[in-house]
Amino acid sequence: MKMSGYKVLIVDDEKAVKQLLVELLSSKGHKCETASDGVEAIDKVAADKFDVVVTDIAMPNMDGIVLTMELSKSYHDLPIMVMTAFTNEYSAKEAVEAGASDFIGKPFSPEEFLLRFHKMMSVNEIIFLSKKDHLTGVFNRKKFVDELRREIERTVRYGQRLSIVMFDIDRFKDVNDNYGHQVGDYVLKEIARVTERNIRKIDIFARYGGEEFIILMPSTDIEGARSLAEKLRMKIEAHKFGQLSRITCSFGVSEYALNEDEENFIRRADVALYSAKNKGRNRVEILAPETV
Ligand code: GH3
Ligand code: MG
Ligand code: MG
Repeated sequence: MKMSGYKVLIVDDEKAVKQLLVELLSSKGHKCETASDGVEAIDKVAADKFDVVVTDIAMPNMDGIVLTMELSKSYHDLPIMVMTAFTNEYSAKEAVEAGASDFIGKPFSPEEFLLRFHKMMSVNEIIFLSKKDHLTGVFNRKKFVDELRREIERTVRYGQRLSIVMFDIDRFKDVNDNYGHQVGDYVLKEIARVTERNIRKIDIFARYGGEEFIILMPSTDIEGARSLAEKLRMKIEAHKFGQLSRITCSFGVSEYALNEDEENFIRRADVALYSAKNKGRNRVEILAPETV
């Protein structure tokens, strides 16, 4: 994410407010689109990628609180700023509880709005970076475990399937020893790119350890996860890593078993991965769902 030139969706049923905010934010180099109620806003966010949403509360069809709740359910990292009328002292609390990153009382001065807006975006930037692995730019382990908890809840609630693919570079120590740490770092970054290109948008991909990666696959059973792992194994094996001879990875796959905790779920993928290493590397092993 960047610190300027944000794509902003402004949601308000009052034309004058929309106009004012578009002018204000555009003058600071941001790109603005507008919506007149929550329903229209949801459609726009689904169709296009926004960096931030600024919304009024009282609007026809769907109000700003419901909009905030709906958006924060589906777009975890989307900052939402709610504009609340000073006459309603509970609305700010309601907005934050619904998932808003910040709120501002109406009426506000342009200077005040810009200060709040940019402050919120800097805080959001720091939160965003705290979820990322510095080397590869993919999610880090902490973010993965947070998402895993959330996905387990959802899986149980809706009776869905959930799988994990864990993989580790084969003989990676040799790459570092023979070519140096920088080349090793390059291999890690390349593997992250190859993986990102081959997973779905809803999959959660993270660097789990030094040379170990993990993918959480919602709505996917063990066979689906196994075929993704197999595809990825072949893509990595076929990928050209500069001057290096081929790089391979070993994969372990597990599917969530009812009532197990997240540690056990990950541990079972790790057991499968360990078995892939023992059986000769550059292969995929799965752990039957009943193996807890
Ligand atoms: P195996 O096939 O059993 O996985 O063998 P391996 O050599 O890959 O496994 P081992 O655990 O012995 O070595 C892992 C290596 O990964 C050692 C460590 O220096 C390297 N490594 C971990 N993190 C990084 C990193 O951020 N950059 C680089 N370049 N190397 C890293
Ligand atoms: Mg390794
Ligand atoms: Mg390892």
